[in-house]
Formats: sequence, C-alpha cells, structure tokens
Amino acid sequence: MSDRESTLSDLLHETRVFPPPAGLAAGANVTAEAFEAAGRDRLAFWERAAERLSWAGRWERVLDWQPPFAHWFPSGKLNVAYNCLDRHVEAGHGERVALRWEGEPGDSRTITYRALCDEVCQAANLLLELGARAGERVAIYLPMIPEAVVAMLACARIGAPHTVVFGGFSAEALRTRIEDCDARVVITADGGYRRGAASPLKASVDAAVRDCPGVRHVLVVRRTGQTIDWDGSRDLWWHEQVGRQSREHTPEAFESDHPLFILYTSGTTGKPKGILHTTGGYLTLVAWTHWAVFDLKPETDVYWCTADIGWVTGHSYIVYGPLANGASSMMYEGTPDTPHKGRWWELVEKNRVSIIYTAPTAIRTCMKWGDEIPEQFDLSSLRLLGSVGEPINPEAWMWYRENIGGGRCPIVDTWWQTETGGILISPLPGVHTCKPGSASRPLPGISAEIYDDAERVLPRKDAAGYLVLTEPWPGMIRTIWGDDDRYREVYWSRFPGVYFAGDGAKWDSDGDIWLLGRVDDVMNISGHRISTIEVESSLVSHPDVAEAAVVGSPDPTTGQAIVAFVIPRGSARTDAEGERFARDLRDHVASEIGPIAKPKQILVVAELPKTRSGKIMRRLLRDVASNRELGDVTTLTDSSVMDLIKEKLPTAA
Ligand code: 6R9
Repeated sequence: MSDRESTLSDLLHETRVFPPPAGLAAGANVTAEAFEAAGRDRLAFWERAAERLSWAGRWERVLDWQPPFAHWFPSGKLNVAYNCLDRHVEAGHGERVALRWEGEPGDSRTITYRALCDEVCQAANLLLELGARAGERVAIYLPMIPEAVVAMLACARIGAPHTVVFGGFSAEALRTRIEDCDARVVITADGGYRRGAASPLKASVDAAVRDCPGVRHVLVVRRTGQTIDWDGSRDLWWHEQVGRQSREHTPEAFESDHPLFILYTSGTTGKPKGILHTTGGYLTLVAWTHWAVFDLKPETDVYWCTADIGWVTGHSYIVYGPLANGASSMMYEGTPDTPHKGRWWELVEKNRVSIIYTAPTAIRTCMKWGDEIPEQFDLSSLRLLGSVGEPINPEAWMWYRENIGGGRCPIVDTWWQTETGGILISPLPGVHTCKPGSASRPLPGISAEIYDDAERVLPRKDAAGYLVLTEPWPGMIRTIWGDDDRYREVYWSRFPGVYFAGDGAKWDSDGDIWLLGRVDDVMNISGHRISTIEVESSLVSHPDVAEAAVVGSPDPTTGQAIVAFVIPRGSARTDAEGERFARDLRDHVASEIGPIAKPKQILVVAELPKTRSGKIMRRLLRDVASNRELGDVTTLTDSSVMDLIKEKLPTAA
C-alpha cells in the first residue's frame, strides 16, 4: 500500500501554484471566509443554496435519504422553466441577453430573457396541444441551435422529462433510447451545420421511429433547408406550429422529486444507462455551482460553455445552471476549425466572452494547431477559464493559462459526471490556489473520500485509491431509468453504502485532489501502479508531442507494459526519424517520471480514437495494444483511425 502511494506521489511532481488574483478574490461570489463557514453544516448549506431559487411550496425537510435513493427537499414545489426565465423577467431583467447564438455559417441570433420566455411558453403550449403531459417523455435530437434550449425548457415547463440524444449519434442509438424511455414526441431538425456542410438529422429520426410505434409526433425545426422525407400523419414543422401559439402559459409547480430528464451514458455493458435526474435538488446544485465555481456576475459576464447540449455538461452548464442564474451566454453551433482554426477565438473577441468552459481534448487540439492562432485575436475580455471531461495534463493546463488566459485568468478544473448532475470537485477561483492538473477540493456540502481496495478511508495526505462520495448530494442521480437494481449494483456495491465514482484519485501533501483517470485506466507495471494520465502528461510535456494516449497491455514479465500512442507536432517523420523520436520520448519519460514509467512501445499516429464527447477510447487502444479483436467502434468520431493505428503494429507482436 505505502509502496503504491509513494510511487504515485513521486510520479506526480507538479509543483507550480497559482493563488487567486487579489482583485478577483476580493470581489468573489464565494470568499475564503464564506467557504469555511459553508463547509460546517452540509444540510444547512444546501438549504441556503435551495433558497436562491424560487419555490411555489416550501419543503418539509432538506433530505429524505433511503439509501441509495435520495429525495431532496421533499414536498417542495417548483417549476424549472419559471426559475430559468419568468422570474428574471419579473425582476426587471427581461431585456438582458440570455443567449448570443452563433451559427457555423456565420448567421447569429441574440435572444433576450423575455424573448426566450415567450418562445418557451409557445413551445409548451404546442406540446400540450399535441397531447404531451407531465411525466411523458419527449426525445430531443437537435443541432446546437436555440430551439434545442427552447425545447428542453418547454418540456421542463410542462413536467415532461426530456431525453436529449446527441445529434452525432446514429439512428440506431436514437432508436434504442426512444424505446428504452418510451418517448412519444421527438423534436428534431432537417439538419445542422458541421464542418461547413449541412448534415442530415431528420433522416435518422425517420429510420429510428419506423420501429417505434409509440411515437405520435415528430416536430421538425427548419435549419438547413435541405430536402427531407415527410410523413404527413406524424411530422410537423416547428415554425408553423410554435409561431401560432399563445405566449401566455402559466407554469405548474412540480414536486421537487419530479423527473426532469433522462440522459443516456455508456456503461461497462453494451446497453446505455438512462441516468435520471429530478427537479429541486438538481436545479439547486447546478445553479449554485455555476454561480460559485465560475464566480458568475450576471450583469457583466459573457459566459461560454463549448459543450454540446447532448452531453450532461450542456444540460447543466449551457441550459439549467446559467439560465437559473440569469447569465448571458454565448452558444456556438459548429466546429472549432470552421471556416478556420481561429474560429473560437474570433467568437471570444467578437462577443467579449469573459468566462469560457471547455474540455482538455479541445485545448490539446488547439495546442497542436499552434500558439500563433489564438495570438491573432483579442482575448483580453476573458477573466476565468474552466476545464471538464477528463484529467487535464499540466502542460495543457499551462498552455491554456498562457495562450488563452493571457497568464492572468484562474483555471477551474471541474470534476463531475453525468451521474453527479453538477460539479462536485473544483477550485473556487477566489479561494483556492490552483495547481496545473489538480481539481483541488470538494465543494462545500460535498463529502468526498478516497478509499483503498479494502474499503479503508485513506488519510487526506499523499494517498491514492478510489474516489467515493460518502454522503448524498443534491443533483445526484435518482436511479437508472427502469432499473433500480442496476443502479444499486453499478454505483453502490463496490463499496457498500457509498457512491463509487469509478475514478482513481489521490490526495497530495496539501490535501488537494488529483484525478487519475477511470480506475480501469490505472496500469500495474511490475507491481507499481502508474496512471495512464501521468505518462501522458509526461509525453505531452515533450516539445515535439501534440497529444498522447497511454494504455497497459499484458506482459509476461512485468504484468502490464506501457504502450503509448503519440501524435507528433508538425510534419510527419521518416521511419529512421521515427525510431529516434521514440527513443527520445522514452528517455524523456524516464527522466520525467522514472524508468518504470518508460513506455515499452511507442506508436506514432495521426489521430486518436475518441468518443463523440471527445474522450480518448482507451479500451480500443488497449485492444489494439494487446492484439485482441476490436470491440464496438460505433461511437468513434472516425473509425478509420483504428485502421491507421493497426497498421503501426508489428505483425508478429
Ligand atoms: C462532466 C462529464 C465523467 C467522467 C468522470 C471522469 C472524467 C470529468 C474530469 C474528469 C478528471 C476532471 N472527468 N471531469 N476527470 N478531471 N475535471 O464529463 O461527465 O461524460 O459522465 O464523464 O469523466 O473519469 O468519471 P461524463
């Protein structure tokens, strides 16, 4: 045990620290004193956070905990759409911009809180006219256009849980989700713009609902104007139907535990899990965390979360959190390199974005494209940067800080999951000293611990193991849709009585948390536990490496051997140069971490296989590295990547 701990603490030797900028700390939404006080009484803290929202009926108590099922604010009643829209209009902020939307082809829309409220009321009236009712599921399969936000809020307004399916998913993926939650209405578009071209969506819906007799209506937003098939008994144009509805709609208050949405996420088995989130606890968590972690000043900030609404980050930090707080957000439809690789930074300059929230994979892609691209734009409006989705390598963190944040903006590295609903571990920018690669501390009201294999709570100093949450929190997964047993088994059986996150983590000597990747990404080399992320960070810190992914493959001598897939910066190399490059990298890792972390094999590749949400698919890389049959590749952004990678393998490995 102590051997493993000391190995990890030796490996993670990042020592750079960045205290909160004085000006930000002085005016922060959460100050150091407030942070201290907040941590003292968990339930009292969450009760105060709930009071930031507008409730139609007060709760009986804060928490009814019947492990592993939590009911937050039982008997409390509220309407999510009212909290996100009407109450801001009633408070005199109707003319504040809710969304500045930028289309990929260059079109844009500015939508105020009043206009968004009107459109959501119209869409809610339409859904009711189509027979949708509280509790009945609505599937949403849309590109990143304002109607996606309108559709989600219209569902929330009438209490019909939505299931948003990422527009990049196939007809088959859409069908299984519609079927699993028995959705009756589907909201889609003719298509959306991606990489400069109109890509179809409606065709996938047609294929998906062919086998879903329960679907009564398909509502179609016209975005691209491309030709689509039409079924007059079922299909309706959004613009014809929504526009003629009344702008008046009285929101009904729902029970705090009323279902708000189901979001599917992949598990260890083939069948995706429908993560169910409910109303009062979820909105409390996302509103408080969005306000505190991003230090949001709704009157002056322009906030931009680059996620797609098809992922939980889009749900919590494009839609529900920011709108509950009355924020002004930017929303962008397309890809970062269309029509040029500076598009994101051009949008930051144009809209004077002050807070940006993105993913390490995007940051590393921008690193690969080169410093000179963001340099061409005025990024001085930025004051805070966020990261989410996977551990961020210290080198990517430093690049983000220097090249995007101008060396002055704090970076909040936020750890959470689809299941947690919102951010649980993150620095607060006015309180904590940030370290490149560390997600810092659990937020107030969050009880995180690190356990060892034997279920022992590790001391909060120089110790590594499994991240668990020992107390329920508002916004936590309510269950897996239709499968309470699977919910118990996946999250509550590894360590009975506590929530098992599936991530490895470490407390450093200051008591800060470092996420080490999914526990199945931790390798065991000659009895030493080495996290894939540590070796990746070391590789990426080499000046000639743009991106790297590391996996363990079975090895008769050492148990596992480290295999690295590396994308070089700049031009391709000849074979001889490749050999030299691989040797340099091995030496580099050996000197950075130690000889035990030296990759046994280094494969130079042009691309890495990623899920649509941008996570590297290490499972596939492991399969390639161990020469096993490839598993399911349907969620790859580009499945030809695997062929490229396979070509690099020695035939008689
Ligand atoms: C929000 C989101 C959850 C998994 C999670 C972990 C990884 C997310 C992270 C992070 C290290 C961070 N993850 N944020 N790892 N540092 N700041 O991404 O949800 O798609 O469900 O993924 O992502 O492994 O368990 P989701």
